[in-house]
Amino acid sequence: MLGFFFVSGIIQPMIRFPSDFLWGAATSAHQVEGNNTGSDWWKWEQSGGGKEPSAAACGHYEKFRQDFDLVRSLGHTCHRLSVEWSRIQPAENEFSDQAIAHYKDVISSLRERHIEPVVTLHHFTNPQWFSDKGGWSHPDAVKLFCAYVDRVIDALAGNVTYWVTINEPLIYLFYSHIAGDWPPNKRSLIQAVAVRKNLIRSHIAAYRLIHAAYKKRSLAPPRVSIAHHMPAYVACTCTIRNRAAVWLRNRLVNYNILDILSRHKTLDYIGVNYYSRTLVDAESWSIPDLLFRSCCRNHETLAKNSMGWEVYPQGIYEVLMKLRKYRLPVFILENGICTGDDRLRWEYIRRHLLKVHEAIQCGIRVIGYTYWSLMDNFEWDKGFDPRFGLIGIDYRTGSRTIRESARNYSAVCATSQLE
Ligand code: GCO
Repeated sequence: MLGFFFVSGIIQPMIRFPSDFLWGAATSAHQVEGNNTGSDWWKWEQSGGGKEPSAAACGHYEKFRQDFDLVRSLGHTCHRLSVEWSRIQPAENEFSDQAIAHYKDVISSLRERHIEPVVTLHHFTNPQWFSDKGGWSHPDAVKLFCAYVDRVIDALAGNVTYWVTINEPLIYLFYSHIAGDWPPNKRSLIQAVAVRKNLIRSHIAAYRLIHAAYKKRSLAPPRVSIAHHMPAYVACTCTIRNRAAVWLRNRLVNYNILDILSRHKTLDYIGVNYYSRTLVDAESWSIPDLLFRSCCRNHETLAKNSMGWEVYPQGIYEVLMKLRKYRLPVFILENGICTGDDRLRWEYIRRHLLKVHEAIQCGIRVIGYTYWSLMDNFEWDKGFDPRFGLIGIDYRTGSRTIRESARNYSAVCATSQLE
């Protein structure tokens, strides 16, 4: 998978990815669609939560066809998006035919453009009615989520193969129920334990439900997973305590949930979201230090994104290599950078892809990569400042601009090759 090509007298090595590798970019409903009025995030934003309200966001709910034309023109072969629970089920006993028809159109539009959809069922936002009932800590949470999943599958089964049940369950758990920064803004370890259990059970139940539905309809088996946030944990100094903390965080954050889900045989692939490293610096043997303390000093002068996360491509290789034991294909569902410097964006993508390729060479079966994100969007409590997009958005006019990084990435998508 290593070739050569000739540029101005210099022979450049050229790396090749598998020819059926899926190339694309990712979004989530609340971050791009706009006016997601039935969700708990919307309500929280209206009451002053976060930096600014999501409002019309990118207007993608209306402009999806135009956006998918851009996706097509960039040569992407897949696209990750989420369907919005609060639109599909605006009240506990009500499903919206209109919203279901909308998402059917969205998926058909991708198919018409020969783009493989990768569909997330839960990406951080909940219907307000679900939240009012107690949300993910409610004893019926699994049943309630599955009723929604059932409707979505009924509508989209024939047109979708790749499903993501829940995006970053542990990130949701942490920010919504431990740190309390995101709705429902709870800080309760007891509740967090219940939420974790329900998120895991919901994935397992949804996995089984989706597989059963495909079987019943005699469809080719779906591929179902979660999108799992996996940082590279690196000891800031090589003390026994820091190494113990790295081991512990890897166990608890990176592997525990994968171990559980793979033991239940409910992962058809592993969905990985990788952005950066965490420099682990435990000043004492206390649990908060071991689990959460990270170093803020500058060890190396690594480039950073506009939110301060270090660019650390080696980490994606380390994370991928440690997935070998699961013997499952891996789909990189998020990897990206928010920056005002588009050359750094392309450098980020290129250097991470080189590392992904290295992992493939070492035997890890990576089947696809979706850059986060297709377009600039609403970065949750940070608002619209962070610019992750391959496509720039002018929020005043709604106009889209294809960035140079998107064009460079497009060449990789078209050829499955990288210089
Ligand atoms: C997440 C989400 C995305 C974010 C992205 C950048 O991982 O938090 O899946 O919604 O926007 O990761 O922070």
